[in-house]
Amino acid sequence: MIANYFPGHMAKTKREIIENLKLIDVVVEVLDARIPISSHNPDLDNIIKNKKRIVLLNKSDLAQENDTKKWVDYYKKNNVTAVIVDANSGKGIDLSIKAIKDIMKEKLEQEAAKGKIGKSIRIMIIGIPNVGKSSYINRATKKISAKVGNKPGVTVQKQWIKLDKQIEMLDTPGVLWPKFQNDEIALNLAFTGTIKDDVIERTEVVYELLKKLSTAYKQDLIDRYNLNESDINNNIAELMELIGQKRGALVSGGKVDLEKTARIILEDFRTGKLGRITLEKVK
Ligand SMILES: Nc1nc2c(ncn2[C@@H]2O[C@H](COP(=O)(O)OP(=O)(O)O)[C@@H](O)[C@H]2O)c(=O)[nH]1
Ligand SMILES: [Mg+2]
Repeated sequence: MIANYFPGHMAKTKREIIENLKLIDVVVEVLDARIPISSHNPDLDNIIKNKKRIVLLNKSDLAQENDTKKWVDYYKKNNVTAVIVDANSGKGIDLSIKAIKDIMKEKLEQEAAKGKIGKSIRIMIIGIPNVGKSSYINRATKKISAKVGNKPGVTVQKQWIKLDKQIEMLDTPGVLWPKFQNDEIALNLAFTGTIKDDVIERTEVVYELLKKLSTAYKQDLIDRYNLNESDINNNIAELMELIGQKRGALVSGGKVDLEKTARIILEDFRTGKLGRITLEKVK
């Protein structure tokens, strides 16, 4: 449906990430809890190879709590620690920092046994655009910067932010461009706004979103737009018209403004007004 429009950046950022990885103990991968599969760049697995990895299921405030918990179990089964985070409110930040220490515990103990005491853990935040990397970094560092301020003499290296006595974070996150292996992934990234709205026709994106929601999240649609059960059937175009009418998205002459309707629905989905919605479930 759409071509990969990131290829130019891809090679360069990949090189930068690989370069920085030499200094890193733990890669912290930020994913969108609503779309943990689509927001993961499969190249990352090759790039980080045997490095330790932690997954943050961010934007958890917008996803179904039960589903996010199932994802945590899923990662656990695959020997990956996943932490539920909301970088907007700061929920889960402490737990994520604890998880980073836990994953390094054995190594730090081994080094301590060799006499290397006080070695810090270096981490890098990685993820596709708009997934919440900067928000996480801001949250994690704000929490700590107070502590740093209270201790004059603590020097912070230019490129590294000290999270606490043990953890240092690279101040620039690794940006991996999303990979569209199929239309479903591209659409998920369009729904969440990772792919800008001018790349795929907005009305088409919303048509597909409504199609998904009308089966899995029927009640949320009914509640948000004051619909009847019978309004939600296989006729998605009609449903979109109806929502436009209900929301007064009209052009002169009383016809429904589909473009405006699409904007409203997208905004409602992205801000959580439609409810907490997980688009990719554990199979
Ligand atoms: N609802 C919600 N929004 C978030 C969360 N984390 C980040 N955002 C929003 O997502 C957008 C992109 O965040 P940003 O940190 O700039 O993403 P980055 O491109 O990965 O650095 C911003 O509008 C943030 O406010 C979260 O946990 N929940
Ligand atoms: Mg950023």
